[in-house]
Amino acid sequence: MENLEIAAALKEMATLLEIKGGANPFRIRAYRNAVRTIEEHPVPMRKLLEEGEDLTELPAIGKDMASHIAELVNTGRLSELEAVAEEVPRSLVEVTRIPNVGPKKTAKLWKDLGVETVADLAAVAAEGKIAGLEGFGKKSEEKILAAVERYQEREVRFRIDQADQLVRPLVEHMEADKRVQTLEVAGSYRRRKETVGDIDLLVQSDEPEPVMKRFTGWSQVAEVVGAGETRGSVVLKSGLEVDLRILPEESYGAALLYFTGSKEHGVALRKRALERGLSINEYAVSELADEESGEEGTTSTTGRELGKRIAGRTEEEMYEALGLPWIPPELRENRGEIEAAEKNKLPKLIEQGDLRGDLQMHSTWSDGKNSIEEMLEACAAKDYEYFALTDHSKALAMTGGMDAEKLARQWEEIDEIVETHDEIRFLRSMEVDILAEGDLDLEEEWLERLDVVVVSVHSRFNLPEKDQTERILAAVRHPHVNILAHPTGRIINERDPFPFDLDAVFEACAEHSVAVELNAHPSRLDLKDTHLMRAKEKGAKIVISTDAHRVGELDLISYGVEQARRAWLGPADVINTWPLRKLLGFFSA
Ligand code: DGT
Ligand code: CA
Ligand code: CA
Ligand code: ZN
Repeated sequence: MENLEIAAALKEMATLLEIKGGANPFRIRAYRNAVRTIEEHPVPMRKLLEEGEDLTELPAIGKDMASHIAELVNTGRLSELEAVAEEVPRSLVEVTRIPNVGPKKTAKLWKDLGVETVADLAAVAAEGKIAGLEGFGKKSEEKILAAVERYQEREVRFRIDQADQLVRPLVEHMEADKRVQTLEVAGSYRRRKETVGDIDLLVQSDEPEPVMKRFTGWSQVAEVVGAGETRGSVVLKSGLEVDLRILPEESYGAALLYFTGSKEHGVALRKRALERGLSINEYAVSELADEESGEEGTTSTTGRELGKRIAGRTEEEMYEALGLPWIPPELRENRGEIEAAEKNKLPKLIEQGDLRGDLQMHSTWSDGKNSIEEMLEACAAKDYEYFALTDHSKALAMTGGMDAEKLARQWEEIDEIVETHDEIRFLRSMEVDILAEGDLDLEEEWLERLDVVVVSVHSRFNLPEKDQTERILAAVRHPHVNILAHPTGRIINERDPFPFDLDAVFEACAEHSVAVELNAHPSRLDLKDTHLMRAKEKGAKIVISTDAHRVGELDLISYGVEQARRAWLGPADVINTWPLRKLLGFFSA
């Protein structure tokens, strides 16, 4: 059981207790705090337990919580959760996920109207039964009805980092078998899309039968949907679906190309093959046998006779057979990559090693979990040339946001730290809130003194599009502003981007030498790939930042780099690949 599954069980526990009512609020909070610790821990709890570590040494994990975690890891179950579920239907947890509902309202809907599921909620809302409930009303009923409809239409996809967490142990499990000669995760996962619908696993093996058995027999499989000789499909306990294909060596490259997709990329390749008198499928590229030759051949998926086999062993030879260089998976979305490849004009994509610094992170001075010095040392250990510490401004009071007076005190600490650390350049910065009218949440004299001014919207996501645009433009035009952080405010699977005129903002960023952030946190990945492409088109520069709230999160930079690659970005487009002098020049422009 992986950390995200353990966290999900404890979260469910907390929510059920809240719905049930009468529980000690500290007990509920204890679960939620433990959830945060587990979700953010870089090492799987199962590994810590295997190594005999004492879990109570982790923040927010007491003796009880440690034994719950151990029970989950060892048995896959939580008896305490099963006991509460006797009294409160587990399906209510899903009801709490509807926007504007939450545990308190769910409790009322359940106790007064017998709502147990999202479908029940839709029904009572449609029947007009909610308006009369204490604390609800007609408006609230309409909102709930609309939210339920949106919820029911939405497609459930796993975030790429969640997929990573669930796929890694499966890969380990499969690779431990010598009969697995080569293994690759294909599909949207290999293209490093921000979310994946399912996982497509490819294995090269000459002994498919035992490999298939090993796959369907994995301890984390909840259901085997199908298992033939070379194709299998399972649902994991986490809910993630995995398809497996087992192939012989001569077809492995063809299958890798086909199942990496995207479908649109595959369709475009097939068209290209046909134009060249070739046929492509998941087994090979072959010649289309010409009518006169009368040779016996196999039949292609389009029903035409196939002739000589040209390629299939590797992806490189597949592309080569089509007159193309190998195309990086992140580009395979049929957004012009085939045309570019044809002309040998594929972009030189950014790589993690190109980065020289990280320009958004928090310390214990606001809502971060590590001290300034710890953040500095961690950045230096990554061999960065520079980094910016960007604690919150005072508008975000709940994060311990800083006013000028607190900032001045922070600088005293920074002065001391800088004196003993010359291994990395410390950039003094702050993540300054953009206030309602586009003003900034810090006095002018301090904005001027900062090395980097990062600005972001953390409130009033619902402004009309025009007002929101004006508000952001006002901030971008401010002479001291350098970076617009997480520009659309989206949280993947939780909060949609707020509406504003992206083009107008990108144009203003280009004009005023303000970089647009690609927030690398896998829950944000904001801007997303298509928006990044648009920003570049408009001439804006990009900065990839982690927004780390603890040392371990500095590693999340890889997700930002992958997203940047999907947007065709190269080192020249991303300011934190630049040497310090050039970076500072950009900021002072
Ligand atoms: P996902 O799972 O929704 O995140 O996206 P993918 O891209 O992983 O799609 P999936 O799992 O349905 O299929 C895996 C790959 O198989 C897909 O990227 C391309 C290939 N594929 C699936 N269906 C078709 C098809 O109808 N035509 C072609 N050319 N390729 C297909
Ligand atoms: Ca897939
Ligand atoms: Ca699939
Ligand atoms: Zn922020």
